Amino acid sequence: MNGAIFVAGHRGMVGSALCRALEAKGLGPVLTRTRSELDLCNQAAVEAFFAEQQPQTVIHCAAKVGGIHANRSYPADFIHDNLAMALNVIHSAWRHGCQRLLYLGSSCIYPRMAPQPLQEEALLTGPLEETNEAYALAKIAGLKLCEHYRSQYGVIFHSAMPTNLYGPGDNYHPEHSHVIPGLIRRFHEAKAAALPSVSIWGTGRPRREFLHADDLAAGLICLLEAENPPDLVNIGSGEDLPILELAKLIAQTVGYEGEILTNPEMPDGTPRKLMDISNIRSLGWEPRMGLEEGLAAAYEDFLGAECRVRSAN
Ligand code: GFB
Repeated sequence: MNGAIFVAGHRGMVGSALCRALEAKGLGPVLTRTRSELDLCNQAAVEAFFAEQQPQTVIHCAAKVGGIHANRSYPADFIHDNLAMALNVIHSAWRHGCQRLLYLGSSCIYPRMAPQPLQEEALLTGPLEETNEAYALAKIAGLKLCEHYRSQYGVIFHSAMPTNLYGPGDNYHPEHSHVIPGLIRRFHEAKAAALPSVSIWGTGRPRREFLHADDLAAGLICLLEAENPPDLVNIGSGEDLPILELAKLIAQTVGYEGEILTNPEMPDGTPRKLMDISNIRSLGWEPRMGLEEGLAAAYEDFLGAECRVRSAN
């Protein structure tokens, strides 16, 4: 990687993991901007930033993300913000001489009923999952922007397709979060209040694959170091489990011993989305963090975040 590296979204869970990994490899210092310094949805501001800084490498980690309930509740915000950020960052990066841009998709943008494990070729071969259609359409547009700028202009703009992620700095909001941080909070609060049972959303039957953000960061660096990477590469742990099993693991991690109930009034989403990770493996990357170890680290992170909130109040 030559010249300045700009990590868009460096304060998010993925962006911060990537900055730590880049710096640990001696590839920093990394160019960053907070949201108040640079609104990536503002086309003029993004254009001025790229004209001035001219980063040679861009990793676009900025995104409006949330769990199944947030995606269903705020589809306009998810499609608008993610489309605007992708369009502004990719176009201005190209206009100002960036040679290498890595964009992030998500396993949830593959067709809902695509054959498992999901291969990269499955993209756009069938209808999307309705709970996150808005997010998926914006992400697919970003991926396609990269592919077409690469083919028309010869720049190496390419994409990674991460599975469901968790890790330090996750969003622990009770309703807007993804399942791991959401359930960490719910079980923790149930334990503190000595509640006899905890309800999880949906039937507990959908299967999900989870990857720690630090493993993803190593995978992103592996893709950035590849001379001629494919347009699209999956990054996952290669293993999945039913949500009810995940809930039991989280309860165990937190030390909650009450009953776990399901709530079929809440959506299940896609039945399964396990990634085929042969392509990233062939580039030399392997997932390292096992789920139980990762959940223990995530619970520590949650406790630290709670502590910081309490001492700020
Ligand atoms: O993590 P999650 O929201 O992501 O939900 P998705 C995963 C599964 O866990 C779903 C169930 O079947 C949920 O119904 N679940 C059970 C819960 N209890 C809870 C809970 O307390 N909170 C949450 N959030 N889920 C998202 C997409 O879908 O995947 C996004 O909507 C995103 O666009 C992400 O890209 C990776 O896998 O269902």
